Amino acid sequence: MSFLPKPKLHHPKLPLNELGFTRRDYEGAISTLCAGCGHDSISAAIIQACWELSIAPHRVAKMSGIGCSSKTPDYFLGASHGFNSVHGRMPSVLTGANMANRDLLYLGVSGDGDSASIGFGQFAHSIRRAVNMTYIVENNGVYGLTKGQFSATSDKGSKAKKGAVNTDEAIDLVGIALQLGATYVARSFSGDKAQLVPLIKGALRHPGPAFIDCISPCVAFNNHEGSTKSYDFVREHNEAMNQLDVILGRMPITTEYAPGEVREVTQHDGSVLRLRKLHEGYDPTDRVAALHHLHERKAAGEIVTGLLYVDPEPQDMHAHLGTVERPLNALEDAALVPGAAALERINAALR
Ligand SMILES: Cc1ncc(C[n+]2csc(CCOP(=O)(O)OP(=O)(O)O)c2C)c(N)n1
Ligand code: SF4
Ligand SMILES: [Mg+2]
Repeated sequence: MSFLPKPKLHHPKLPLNELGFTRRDYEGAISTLCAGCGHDSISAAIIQACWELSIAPHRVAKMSGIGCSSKTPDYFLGASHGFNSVHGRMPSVLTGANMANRDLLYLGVSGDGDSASIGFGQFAHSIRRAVNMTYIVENNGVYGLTKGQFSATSDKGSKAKKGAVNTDEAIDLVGIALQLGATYVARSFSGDKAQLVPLIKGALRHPGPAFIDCISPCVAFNNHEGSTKSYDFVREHNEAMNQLDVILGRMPITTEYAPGEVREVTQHDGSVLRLRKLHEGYDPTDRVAALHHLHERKAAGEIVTGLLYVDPEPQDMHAHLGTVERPLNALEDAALVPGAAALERINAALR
């Protein structure tokens, strides 16, 4: 058996969301990852976010590549669509699915090897094409599945479990995502559920390319002294920029903050991203300032987390290309096969 199903029984009084589902309805098979792996905490945060947002599971398409991180879609949203693709190729499969049917919520889950090493080009192009998706990289700085080689996000100077020192520069996927036009960019830590769940909720509600780099320690190969992706290192160097609440259009705004500490960003669908500032003067809608801040804090040895950038009026690939709104499988033959006269018109326009 390649997976372990969870027992269906649960307590009859578990709380229900607006659709009448319990949190357990958003779970998947039993995880086979190492006990303590950060990836399992991210799966739990995804489950919590989808349950709290009352997302219908059949409206989600979860896509991944290859790696321990890419195995995780098996452990959440068991009633959703899923496609476990080839190593580093998740972004193009997700792009294709999104082109064919924009009605689903696309959730790409990947690893640092999957997205920053073999799949770096795919990652970059899905962001610059503005695919409407939530793209989460479970970043442990190693190839966990193949026993702990450095990945392209391992920091220069960090040490492998057996002492080898990484001499190559690291790729910071947050910086790349900012540079290539992602309209929602965040970093978080698998050990900080209070920060991660709202960030995932905000990303799922965001109608454009949303990217979350989630540091996720690999307890088997990258949780030792000298690693910059260990639980201890991230806890000591984590510099949170803000705390996020996601308030849906239909929910009353009840949270109280002291005046001057809150920045609200209303998204196109009416949902409000309510950011409690921890850093004075930080503007999450200024892309250039976000990049500058990222580099500045990195030079000071800090890992900045929180919602680093958001564009409240994003446009996605469909808006750029002017594609048809209905999913391709819902179009009738006449629309799919417009005939020789239409083809002739297209050919004439190209002459
Ligand atoms: C084309 C191809 N090359 C190499 C591999 C071997 N391989 C499998 S997973 C992996 C790295 C996974 O690292 P990452 O994406 O960071 O995931 P993690 O296991 O760390 O969560 C590699 C190199 C493969 N499966 N396919
Ligand atoms: S090898 Fe590392 S990444 Fe893979 S399951 Fe174990 S702890 Fe997680
Ligand atoms: Mg990895």
